[in-house]
Amino acid sequence: MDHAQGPVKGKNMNQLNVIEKGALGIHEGKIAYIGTEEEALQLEQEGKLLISERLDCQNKLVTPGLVDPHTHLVFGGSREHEMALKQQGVPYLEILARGGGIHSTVNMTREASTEELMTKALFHLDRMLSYGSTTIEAKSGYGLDRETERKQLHVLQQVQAKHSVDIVSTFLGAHAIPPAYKENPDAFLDEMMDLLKEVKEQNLATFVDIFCEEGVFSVEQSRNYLLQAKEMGFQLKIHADEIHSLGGAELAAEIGCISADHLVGASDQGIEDLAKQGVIAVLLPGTSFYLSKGVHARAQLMLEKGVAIALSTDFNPGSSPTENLQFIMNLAALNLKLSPEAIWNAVTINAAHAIGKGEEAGQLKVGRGADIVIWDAPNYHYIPYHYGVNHVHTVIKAGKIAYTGRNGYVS
Ligand code: IZC
Ligand code: ZN
Repeated sequence: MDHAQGPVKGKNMNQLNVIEKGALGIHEGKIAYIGTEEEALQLEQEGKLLISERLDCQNKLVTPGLVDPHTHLVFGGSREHEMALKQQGVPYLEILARGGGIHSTVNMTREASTEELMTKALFHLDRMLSYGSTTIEAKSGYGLDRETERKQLHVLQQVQAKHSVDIVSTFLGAHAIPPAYKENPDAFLDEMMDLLKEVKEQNLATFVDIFCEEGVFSVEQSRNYLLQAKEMGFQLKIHADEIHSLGGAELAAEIGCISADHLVGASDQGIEDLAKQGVIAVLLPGTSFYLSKGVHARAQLMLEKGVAIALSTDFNPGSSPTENLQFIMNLAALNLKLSPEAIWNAVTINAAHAIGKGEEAGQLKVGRGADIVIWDAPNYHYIPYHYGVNHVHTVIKAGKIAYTGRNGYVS
């Protein structure tokens, strides 16, 4: 398959470019050669390839660095105290309606200092890197007021300055309705829209996102809000049909979102619309696993209809507390019935396209940044199969070793 143009769509996701006994050259942080080892050695003999340093990958699997296209990286505290409620069967949206859930994280995020949020975000980002992610998207959305939304976006900026993983920022001020605005959510959306002007001026986010869900923001409110953001020059994302089938997928197609995320309840029409308009479906099987309702996004139908699927952790303290994209790959195999080939496309090239990084991340190509994972695995089928552990041997970010899984061993 030539994956040069755009995301990989539909059934084409079941094909993967694989080089057996491959070799990869890095020069000044970029990929300078990719091909077979035999050809590389031949070129070296002919004086056409200069190799100054060698890293023997010992027949291990080598892939592009993973791309995690939907995370809520910056937040205060955690929500383990909600586990008992979950076990009693209290639904996610009910916990939110009682003032818990997102609201409890909002309170902890408001209380945290910039430094505290940064230390914590760096900790989680390190862990993402250790599991193989070299590019991620990260959202605000735990402020729901000007000061704290701003604080989260500034934290992302400062984290980026300190960390090698590339971060694409999304403004998710429309993540929940703060209690003070319960009777007037439109006034809250107006306030977030006003803040967006500043976000644009200061270039603090690339994308604007909204939680379109029963009891949160309606399809009409989402359309109105996102269209204003589009007018301001933002690209659009949407939390669509996560729990209820509201028509979020249809809306994403109608207004030209780059991705529609979750889609567990997406309708047949919604799935057709995504395919037709080329909206990438970002599926989050970790969230379905953690909400424990036994319902999953209809990934097979999406492939049949020609949708491009990406996969993500949805890392957040409430509905998917994990930084581990490898576990998401296992869940995609078991619960979405995706093939290993589709899963790899979904966490590399398609995930990159879902965050506007399709020309930079997600593929091993000459001239691109050398973002590479060497895995303690004999082949690409192995990672979605052997679950619950970290298979990373080495992560290389922009040509430099950024993590090695062997660090912790004493002997
Ligand atoms: O903190 O619960 N679904 N937003 C929409 C989330 C999950 C994050 C959270
Ligand atoms: Zn989310």
